[in-house]
Amino acid sequence: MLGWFNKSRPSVARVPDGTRLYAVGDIHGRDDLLDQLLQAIGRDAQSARDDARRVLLFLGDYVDRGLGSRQVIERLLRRPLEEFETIHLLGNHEEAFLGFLAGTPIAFDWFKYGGLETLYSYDVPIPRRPSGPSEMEALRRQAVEAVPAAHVAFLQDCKLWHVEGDYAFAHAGVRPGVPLERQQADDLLWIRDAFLSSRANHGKVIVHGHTICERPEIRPNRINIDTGAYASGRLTCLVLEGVERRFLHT
Ligand SMILES: [Mn+2]
Repeated sequence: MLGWFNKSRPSVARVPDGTRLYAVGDIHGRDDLLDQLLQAIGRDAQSARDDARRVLLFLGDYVDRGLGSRQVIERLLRRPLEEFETIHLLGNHEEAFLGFLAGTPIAFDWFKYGGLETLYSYDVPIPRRPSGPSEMEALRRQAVEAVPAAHVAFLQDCKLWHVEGDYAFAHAGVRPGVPLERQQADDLLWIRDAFLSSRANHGKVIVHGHTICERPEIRPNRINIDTGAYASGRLTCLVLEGVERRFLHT
């Protein structure tokens, strides 16, 4: 039994020595949960060594669905845990939001997955049923006026991926078989089945969100921490230190 256990045991991934890392899953406009979780992270971090490097990483999908998208971005811009190195990754919802503001036609689909709630949070008057190019263009112009330049700059500055030791972080995952440096944005932001069903070793353990799971999914090659906060009320944070893994959640 012991032999079997040892044989199937995955190799042990670690973050760089002296680092405690907090990775936060998909927030989707739930500023209330973000507030609670950041307080929990702040309390938790008090147990780290004084000279520890504290890293706070967000996996993207800050906006849409929940009603507090603007408030989430404001809170992230305020850098609530200022002693932390903070990394913001881009999610597909941020990409769609930016695309809408820029007038990218395909981004008009954004409304099908939560964009109206984001505009609502910026006090953009929402027509009962936005339809037709001229109405969409009018809505876009109002949105451009309503969204502060600092918010647009924040979204544009979000990274596509990040590496810490044996872990890599990306909103949706990676395309199996493609080195991290050559991954396409479309895959990093949107991929599902080809990544989720893959048992391949991606070189790093991939920490991701994007696909809702009831509780964090831990596989040898990936960890999913999107616990569907906007509907479930559960916003999840993965804590990594040395070879240790644990979770905080609302
Ligand atoms: Mn997503």
